[in-house]
Amino acid sequence: MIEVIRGDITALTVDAVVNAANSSLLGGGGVDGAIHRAAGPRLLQACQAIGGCPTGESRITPGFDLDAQWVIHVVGPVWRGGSHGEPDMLKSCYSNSLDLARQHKVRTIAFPCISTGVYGYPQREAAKIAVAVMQHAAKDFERVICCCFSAEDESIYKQLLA
Ligand code: AR6
Repeated sequence: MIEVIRGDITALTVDAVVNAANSSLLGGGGVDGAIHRAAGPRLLQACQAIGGCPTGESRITPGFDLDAQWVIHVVGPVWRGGSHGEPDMLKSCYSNSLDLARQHKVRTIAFPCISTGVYGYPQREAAKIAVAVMQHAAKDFERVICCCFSAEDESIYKQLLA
């Protein structure tokens, strides 16, 4: 079951929230900053111990002060026009996160719109990839949530899932 929600991902009660991080895993702005603020300083310590993550891959930590039990950190591609492997890397972000989630018996998971903020990936193109990967995996989960921050993203996802 794929749902579209508009709001702050840190406020959701789910087993896992996905974080759109950078390869240092040491925090940043956007959703990454919000997740680190809400999870508290132990999240940074856990990320420091991991020591980074390549683009397209994912790493898991506890959620600490979040309601979510887990944070799955992914590093989306920076948009460089679309012919530098960005679609495959974005697809890997979603599929690797869902693989990690399955390994940790996650039943409910929420994704932000990875790469579409600071990293500049066109929203509709990114959403098509996100929805395709989620649809493929949805049967393995109770809830897969697309957590949109903007009304525009919400409407794109709702159209794609209609
Ligand atoms: N809940 C849900 N979505 C949010 C929230 C929130 N609290 N805050 C922002 N968004 P971005 P990226 C949306 O820039 O493009 C960071 O500095 C936002 O509106 O957070 O993957 C990292 O450290 C947008 O739709 O991530 C990296 O350096 C989406 O989250 C870099 O930004 C993603 O925007 C990653 O860039």
